Amino acid sequence: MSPTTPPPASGTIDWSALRADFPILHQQVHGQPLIYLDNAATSQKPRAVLEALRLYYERDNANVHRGIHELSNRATTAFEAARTRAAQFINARSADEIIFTRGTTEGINLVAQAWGSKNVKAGDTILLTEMEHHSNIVPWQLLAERTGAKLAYLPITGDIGLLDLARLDEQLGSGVKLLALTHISNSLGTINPVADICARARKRGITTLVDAAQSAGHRPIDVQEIGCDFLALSGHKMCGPTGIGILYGRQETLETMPPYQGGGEMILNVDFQRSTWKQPPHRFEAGTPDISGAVGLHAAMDYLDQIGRHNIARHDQELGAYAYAALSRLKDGIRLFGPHIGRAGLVSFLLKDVHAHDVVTVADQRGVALRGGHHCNQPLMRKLGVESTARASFYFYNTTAEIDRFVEVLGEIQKFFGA
Ligand code: C6P
Repeated sequence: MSPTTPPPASGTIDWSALRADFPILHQQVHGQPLIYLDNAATSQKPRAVLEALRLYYERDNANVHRGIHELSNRATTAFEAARTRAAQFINARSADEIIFTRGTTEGINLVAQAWGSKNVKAGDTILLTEMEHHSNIVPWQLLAERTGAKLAYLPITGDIGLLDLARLDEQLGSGVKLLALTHISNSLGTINPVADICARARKRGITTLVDAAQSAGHRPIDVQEIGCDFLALSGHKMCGPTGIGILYGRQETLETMPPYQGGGEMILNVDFQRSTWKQPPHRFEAGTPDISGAVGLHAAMDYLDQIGRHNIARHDQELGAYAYAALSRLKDGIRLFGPHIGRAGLVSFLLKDVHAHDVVTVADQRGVALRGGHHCNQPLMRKLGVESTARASFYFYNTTAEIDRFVEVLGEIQKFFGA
């Protein structure tokens, strides 16, 4: 199927058949069939991506933008084709709005440094939310330390974990220069109405950044519809390789920003004392980029669109709702975090009197890969009054049979710990 072929209607997709595309899923761990429920940390990679990487290295590998030999031309064409594909994937106006990064973390750091150093001064406020990942907190703290700016946080509402949007307009008051928030919370599974939130910020002239780490591979992303100024994502969470990500920035904003890092590739002219820069996006891509990563990400975007991201989003929510309902039946023995309905395909929980790390360790012995810890959400954990949670996060290749087995394993853990 070509990437331009319309995706199938959701009712016709045999989701479990898609598992055949993922060689890693077909193995035993500790003598048990692997049930991989740690997709929010990183997703598995389909054969189409593995094959694209293999072909690139076997056939085309060379450095980009510098050679005029055949292999360099091929590598450059493949790299720039991935940029064009990425622009189409998130509906950017132009490929010039796409900067290749190492991932969401680097994308946010790039904005905090390059945009932040030019636009934020002492006394300005950067508005975040209480559900942000450390990647969307620490870069702003560093910027605040450098500039004397302040950080403010839009609160969440208790365990339910929705943003308290009634407080948004008041918090978007004077002095807020930037609002940066996550699209989907990696601990709560909350899906934030980012288009509405960005519209409210933009009305006041506030720059907006959306952290799409948990959403980009799980639902359609349209940066024009969202109306954000920046959006960052990670390839490895959406079937692509590790080490590649995308930062989207509005062209007119990128053009005003100084470089992030200096080196080869990003300059027009270098003299002993001074240099001049290329236009975006190349201004922000110093040094040899992750060429094979971009090629692999291109294959991943094609793969996801063959399934259809609307289909993936619907299936994700079905799996999330199925797991939430099954876990709720464990009743008093479990505390569930995040919204009851309308949640993404992940569930954070704590079993009564069992540490999250013990849950994950015992589940691993039964072949079930979960994650336990603060999930790089320490401030959120403190707000929830816990140190850590256990988390099961799903992708389209997970099945309800796997969720049933996962819930059964939790029952075994409860018995084992007498919880
Ligand atoms: N969350 C998780 O297990 P990087 O590491 O740059 O690819 O992504 C960082 C990041 C940023 N924002 C959100 C909302 C995220 O969930 C993540 C990564 C992983 O939840 C690792 S802590």
